Amino acid sequence: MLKKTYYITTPIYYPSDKLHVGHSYTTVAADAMARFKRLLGYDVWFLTGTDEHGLKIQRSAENAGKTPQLFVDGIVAGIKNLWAAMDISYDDFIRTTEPRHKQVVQGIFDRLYRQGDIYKGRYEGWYCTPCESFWTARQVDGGNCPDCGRPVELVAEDGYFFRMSKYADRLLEHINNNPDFIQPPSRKNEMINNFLRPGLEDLCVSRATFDWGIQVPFDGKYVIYVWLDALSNYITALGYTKDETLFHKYWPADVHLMAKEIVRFHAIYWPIFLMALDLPLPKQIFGHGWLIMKEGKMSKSKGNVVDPMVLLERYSSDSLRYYLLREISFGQDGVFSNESMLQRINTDLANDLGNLLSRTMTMMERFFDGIVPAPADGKEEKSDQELRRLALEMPSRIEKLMDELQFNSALETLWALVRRSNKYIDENAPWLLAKKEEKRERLGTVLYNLCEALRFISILLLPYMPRTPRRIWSQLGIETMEDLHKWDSLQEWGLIKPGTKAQRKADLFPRLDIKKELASLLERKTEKEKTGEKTQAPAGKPKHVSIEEFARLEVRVGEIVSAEPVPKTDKLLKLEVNLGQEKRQVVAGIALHYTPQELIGKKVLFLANLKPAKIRGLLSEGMILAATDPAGKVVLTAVDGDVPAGSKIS
Ligand code: ME8
Repeated sequence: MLKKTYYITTPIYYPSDKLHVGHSYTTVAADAMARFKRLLGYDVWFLTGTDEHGLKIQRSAENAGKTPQLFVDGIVAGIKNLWAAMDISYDDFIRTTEPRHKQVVQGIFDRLYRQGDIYKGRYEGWYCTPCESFWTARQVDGGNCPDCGRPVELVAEDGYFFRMSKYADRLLEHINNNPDFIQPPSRKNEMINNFLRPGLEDLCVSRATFDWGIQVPFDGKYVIYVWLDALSNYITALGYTKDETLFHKYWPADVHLMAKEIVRFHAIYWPIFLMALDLPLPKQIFGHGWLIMKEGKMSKSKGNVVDPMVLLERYSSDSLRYYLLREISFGQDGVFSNESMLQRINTDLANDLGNLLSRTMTMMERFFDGIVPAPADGKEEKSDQELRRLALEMPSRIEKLMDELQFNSALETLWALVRRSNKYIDENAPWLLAKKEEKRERLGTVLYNLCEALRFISILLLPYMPRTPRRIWSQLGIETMEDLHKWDSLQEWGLIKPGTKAQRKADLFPRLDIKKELASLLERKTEKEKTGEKTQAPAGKPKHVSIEEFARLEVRVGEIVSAEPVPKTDKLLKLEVNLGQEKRQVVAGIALHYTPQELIGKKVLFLANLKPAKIRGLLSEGMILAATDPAGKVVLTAVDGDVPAGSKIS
């Protein structure tokens, strides 16, 4: 039988800096959903990735003194590393700098132009670079972006426009006829009242003042507007126009997940682009709330971001995933704090779940030598019945909540079973039963039921905490019995075979000393800020290179002959470097560490065959090699002795 498909996406994040726990939040939610649907037997496609073009990325790269491609490559390696550490089970990771994406986006632009949906015009208006969004004079709020509050820039350029207005009525009709299309409902009303009802203006879909983007295929002066480029990822990754089988298998998406600030792009621009391409619309756009800190939204520009890697160094990814999904009602804003995370770990994970398993296992060892006892036939007491009924109700209750993306309620519901199981222990007091020989059968039933309850809990936990269930199965002795791990096995109570050898092992979640943990998290954060350490750097030792690979690098002695600051930047210097036979211009991100005067006359190591790049519009042909000390200070590499400029290093 053909399996039902399920296609879920996260936004593709900007690799302008390393990601924070806000990004982890969306990705963990999408992952939990993907795992849930896989558990139910769906054929799932889960897509995430990175949105690598645009002025914002180009500027971040310039500030780091790198070419945009090198800059994003480094950050993306860190992002993949973070997702591996958080057990994100994506099926595909799309980067918008990949040829498979770029070619298809050019094809889309070309088609839209040829069919008249894109036309040439002149844009005069405001642009918010951090949000990469255009605003009209009416929308701009005292010179600031109405979305993020940062200053906007005046843009006046000839460009290509998309006929948004042509499709506005069709979109409004679609939204009204499909109440689930934009969720939660408050976001739907915002889209209708703030954007669609006042009338849609045509959208400028090209930029001419910078070049870090996908070129307009028939006009090399322009790059394609980053949101048209980015939104298309949801179809280019499925091989739109290249791999019809994959594309038709999964499109339309079941749900695009994101936070509320980018619902506008997904609920208005994206469906309209799709209508113009004659493609079906995604079934749902879900805009969840923000993780906020006490001082407001967590964002890079406010500098109040929480680095998930710092948390993952001390706590398991299952703990962090649980906290994110359980603490905040999906759709609403929620406050993130280390303290509430630690409390959740202690109460829900260590006390409720961890104790349930350790109490059960201790009693199994003490009273039955670790062998799962047989339950008494047909003698069900009230507490047994309640426990069994609650367990058997779980799958349908949780499935309903998951279909509404109510992760926190799904976990809350599951914890009702965890707590009921703990109460079941207290009600039946196995330690008292163990004192009387005639209660031995009853004692066996109680412990058997606890093992079964733990089996139910472990399967239901799989989407949210993918590692913990295996640890529970290994204690219950059912690790290799795959039939007992399946969703379908939740239809039946009593599947663990009496006689199975169970074994008590380490506590699932040791209790944390909250005060001590808070102090050490604070210390770790400050230490990292001081050293500028990048915790999302790719893990593992660097790979060896062969001598031939090394020989491909042309490193020479270069003499700096002139140096001057690059206007309107803090970090960049424009240098002229003498290589003996020729002089090269390079742009280097060292202005915070050297004055131009200090540099003139210095002999340094110089990578001469680096692919030339434009940085802030200036040609940069090569790279000065430098070391970075632990405090983040850049120190140029010097040559020991007087060697003529141009000498080759080997
Ligand atoms: O917007 N709370 O990328 P981005 C909750 N490239 N979620 C948060 C969050 C917070 N404090 N901070 C970030 C872009 N997020 C575009 C998307 S899609 C075609 C292009 C999550 O790196 C949330 O999902 O700014 C939000 O929508 C997204 O990261 C923004 O990521």
